[in-house]
Parts: sequence; structure tokens; C-alpha cells
Amino acid sequence: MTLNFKNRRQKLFEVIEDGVALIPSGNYVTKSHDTDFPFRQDSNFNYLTGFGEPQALLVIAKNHSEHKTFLFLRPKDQLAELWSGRRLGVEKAQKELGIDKVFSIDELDKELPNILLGHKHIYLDMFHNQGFLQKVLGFCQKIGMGKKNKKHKPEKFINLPPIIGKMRLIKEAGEIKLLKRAATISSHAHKAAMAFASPGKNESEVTALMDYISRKEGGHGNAYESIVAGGDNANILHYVDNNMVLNDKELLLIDAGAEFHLYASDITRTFPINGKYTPEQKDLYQIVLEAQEAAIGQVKVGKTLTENHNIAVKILAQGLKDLGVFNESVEEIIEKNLHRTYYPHGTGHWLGLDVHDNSPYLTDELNDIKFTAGMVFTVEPGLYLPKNDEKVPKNLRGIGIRIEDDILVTDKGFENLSKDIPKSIQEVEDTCATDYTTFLL
Ligand SMILES: [Mn+2]
Repeated sequence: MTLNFKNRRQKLFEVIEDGVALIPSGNYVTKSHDTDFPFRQDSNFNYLTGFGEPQALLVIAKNHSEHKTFLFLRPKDQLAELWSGRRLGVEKAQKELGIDKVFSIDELDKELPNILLGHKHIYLDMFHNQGFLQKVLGFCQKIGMGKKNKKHKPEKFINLPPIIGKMRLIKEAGEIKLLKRAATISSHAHKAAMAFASPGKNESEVTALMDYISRKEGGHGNAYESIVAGGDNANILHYVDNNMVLNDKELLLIDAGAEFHLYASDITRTFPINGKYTPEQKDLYQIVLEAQEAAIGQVKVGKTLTENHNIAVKILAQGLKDLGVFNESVEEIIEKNLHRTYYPHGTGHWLGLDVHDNSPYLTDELNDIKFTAGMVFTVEPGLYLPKNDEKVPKNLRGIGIRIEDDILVTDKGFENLSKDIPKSIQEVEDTCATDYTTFLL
């Protein structure tokens, strides 16, 4: 898999005007006392370096006399590596990562100010790393004291993530391969879950099975906390407790996606725990499926996420009316936002290194970004009818349904990356009737 990190750094170098871009790596996050959560690299840092260690900083400098790119990283340290893992080290990094100049992170306070001097602009994430921002402000303040030094000093800060986000919007061929692999791994996990779930089992068992399959197939854990929600739990949008017993005649909503080399999949299916949808569940499911397929079906270059949403909302609103949830006309339901009670979220988001990929949704002129080949996003309509909502016909209460696929825009239209996971009522019921152990082989 060749991802051209150097090209991306070059692209960013061309964008930054008379400035220095500072992109820190991720860092350890405390879970409790002296124990950390598993380390996850920062997506932007990974996008520009492919380097997987914490406590590092990428610097791209426009006006430096000798070098364009710098990397600060943890130095080799036998004792530290004995305790917490191997380090690439200064010497190897220069060659392996193709960076012009590499320093130990211990030299940051000494070396970074020298790089900043001579530049007017600092590009960095202004909102999500206050500690680092303060440190840089401190350096800039000191540099500013040297008023008679005939070199430009930093005087303007520009928020960097939207600039990198624009680059990340259109996926390269190598990235698409990784996204496809993540979706394929998830497809096996979802199919196994359909086959495995049955009344009396616990949501936690299904969660564990999916984790097992996804790791067995080379996935690196979940792209986000799995939602494994039986019955009325599906009406809690971000239900992650995943610890209740699965009941007969109820549905199981699973929103789960594997991560592969930091690339996410984000997939939802809703299927009957006992293997057969009830007539009411079928009615509701069919509406959501129709909304999802209509939205996906119109995807092509030039369309937008808002158009996806509007198509889905129209079909969902019609469905709610047909089922007797609303008496108003479809136009009125939409105009007054009545549907938002039962469909409170959007129909999709960008997908990539982040599950909600950190790319802009609007152009500089504040228009919706139009699809071009290489963009990847989700399409995920749903309907959520809570158990305690007395405005909902009794037989529909407690049903929550969402169907979500990962869609790649192509020159010819689109490709559904998660199309292998059953979606039609018949296909889902057939998969529920299969033997889950075949997925363990
Ligand atoms: Mn999603």
C-alpha cells in the first residue's frame, strides 16, 4: 500500500503563505490514575507522516533557509523502550519518513523558536490543543521581543484543520483500498452478528463476537464505540452500554465499524433477534430501506449530502404519515420539522481517517460541497419510535431502525463499500438463519 505522505506535505507546503505549519501527533490519554487508553494517532498527523508514535511534532516551514520539513520525536531510550515499546528514533526517522531534518522532542524549546523566526504566519489547530497553543504563543512572544532583529516575526495565527480537511476530502487510490478493507472486515462481523443473535443472549456477547471477527481479520479495533442496541435501546442514538438481554420479537440495531490502518468504516443494520421481522417491524423497516436506497441511488458527481438528506426525509415523512404517526401533509411535516421527533439526525457525513471525517461541509462561499470522485460518506436514515411515546400507534412503539452504508463517489456514479451486508428483508432473514460458527473459521 503506497500512501504518498511526502506529496501531501508538499501540497500543504504550497498552501501555507509565509508561514509555519505545526502538526502535533496524538498523545497518551489517561484512563485512570497511571493507566492510559490505547494510543490512537492523530488523524492529521498520520495523514502527513504515516508515523505512529505519540509525543511528536511535524513542522512545515515556508521560509527556512535550509529545510522545508522538520520532525521532533522521542529519542531512542533503552529503558523507556523496555517499558512501553519500540521507538523509531532520530537517525532512522530522517530516512524512513523522508523528513528533511529530525530532532529529539527534548530539543523542542531550543529548536522550534529558530524555525518560527522569519515567518509571519503560524498555522495550527487553534481549538483542540490548548496546551500546545500556549507553548507556541510563549515562543512567539519571546521572538517578538527581538524588535530590531531584521527577520519577520509570527503575528497571525491561522486555524489549520480546515485546510488539511480540504485535502482529506478526496481520497487517493491507496486510501480507498484501506476504506474498502475496513468495510469488508465489518461486513463479516455484521453478518456473523445476524447469525449469532437470538433471544436470551446478551448485547455484550454480540459486541464481543464482532470485536473478535474484526480483529481476527486484521482490523485494528473499532473505528468508534459499537452501538449494539436491542429493542427500545435503539431509540437512544448513542447507546453504548451494550449490556442488556436480547428479547424475542424485538429488533437489534447494530452500528459498528472496524478500523483498518486508521481508516474507518461506519455501518448500521437492524435485524430481528429471533430471525423473523414482525409485520409492524417490516412496515417500518421498508420505509427506512426505501429512504436509504433512494438517497444512495441518486449519488453522482455534482450532488450533495443535503440532497441525500432531503430525499430521505421526504420518504420517511411519507412513511410516518402512512403509518398514522402524523395526520399532517408531508409538506407540512417537513416544513414544521415534525419528523425531527422521530428522525433527529442527519443522513450522512464524510468518512475517512475519522469516522466523522474532519473535512468541511461548505465551500468558502458557504454553499454545500458538491460530490466529486473520491469522496466517501455514509447514508444512514433511521426512524426511532420510543416505547413511551403515546402519539405513536401502540404496535409501533419501542421500535428503532437505522440502515447505514459507506458510499464512494466515482466518475460513473457511486460504489457502495458495504454492499455485501444484507439489507433487504429476505436477505437479512436468510442471514439470520445461517450458522454463525462459519464466520469463526
Ligand atoms: Mn455514521
